[in-house]
Amino acid sequence: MILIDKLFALKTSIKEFKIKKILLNRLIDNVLKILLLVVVVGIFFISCKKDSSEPAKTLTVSISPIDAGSVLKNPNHSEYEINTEVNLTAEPNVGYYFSEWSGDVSGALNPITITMDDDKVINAIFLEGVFEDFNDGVADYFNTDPSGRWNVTNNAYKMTGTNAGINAYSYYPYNFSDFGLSVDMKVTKCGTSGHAYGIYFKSQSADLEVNSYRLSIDSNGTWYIGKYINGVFIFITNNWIPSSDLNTGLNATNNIKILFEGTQVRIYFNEVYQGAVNNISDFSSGYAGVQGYDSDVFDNEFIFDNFKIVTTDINNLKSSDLYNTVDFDITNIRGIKGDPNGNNF
Ligand SMILES: [Ca+2]
Ligand SMILES: [Ca+2]
Repeated sequence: MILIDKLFALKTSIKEFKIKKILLNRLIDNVLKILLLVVVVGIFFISCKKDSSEPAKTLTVSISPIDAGSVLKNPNHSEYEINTEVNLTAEPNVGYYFSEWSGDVSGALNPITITMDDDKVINAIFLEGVFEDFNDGVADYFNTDPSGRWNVTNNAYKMTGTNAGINAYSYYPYNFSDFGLSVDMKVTKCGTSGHAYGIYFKSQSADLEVNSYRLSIDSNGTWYIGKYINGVFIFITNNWIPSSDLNTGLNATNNIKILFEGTQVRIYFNEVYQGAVNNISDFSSGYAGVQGYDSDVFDNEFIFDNFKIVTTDINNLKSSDLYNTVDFDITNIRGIKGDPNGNNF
């Protein structure tokens, strides 16, 4: 009987052992499953964390010269998620114009869109002066005579005559001493004569015909330079001068450039040097602007565009794109036309 009891006991413990084994296997199975789940979830979280932990890209923008303007960032942050597109707009203060970008972006496009694929350091370079292409529909900073003759039309600056028999002008109220000025201009409506148009410079007051200088052309390919002294006009050149470098007729665009340095002014039509006038010493600095003759007989109409003034010093003038096609050695170009002093064309 004892043997039988022992056999029963053995059988029972074998049965219990089998049950325990099954339970153990299930436990191991479940533990493995849980471990697998932990690993999968862990990998998922690690991979997610890796994405979001891609370091932010920093955007550093500087202005040169420091008080010349500002740069608007859209969106406006100092750090961006990788590959964010950022719109940059350079906005000059009065007396400056935007020249170009340097650093991790180059060129003169404004506004410009950059992609933050890396940390970026960008410098906005402004130059002292004016650049107005009127393409934004606004003649920024220009002061006009009060007659309402001037308006921005088709991305350019238009003077429409009112049969007043006087000169209409619009000017930039900033004192320029040594400077280069460039402007594109054309006559779109006029009679057979009497439609002088051009530029004033070094005006001493808001009335540009009191104390100032003036260079005018007409559609027949002639020009002059003169001055107002206490409201009296005096020719500096010998009256009107023909130039084969001026385009003639209605709607013909002419580019006029002058370079004023010290008491000498050099004159260019359509990139061609015309000559220098010396001893221009009545006024050392003053306003610059554009002018059209509002005839009392004809409905004159003039269009001006790309009004540009660069200044500060002669080195900046040389490095600008305003005069990059000509030789600046005064000893070589003085008096090409006219007498050795350049006074007489
Ligand atoms: Ca324009
Ligand atoms: Ca404008």
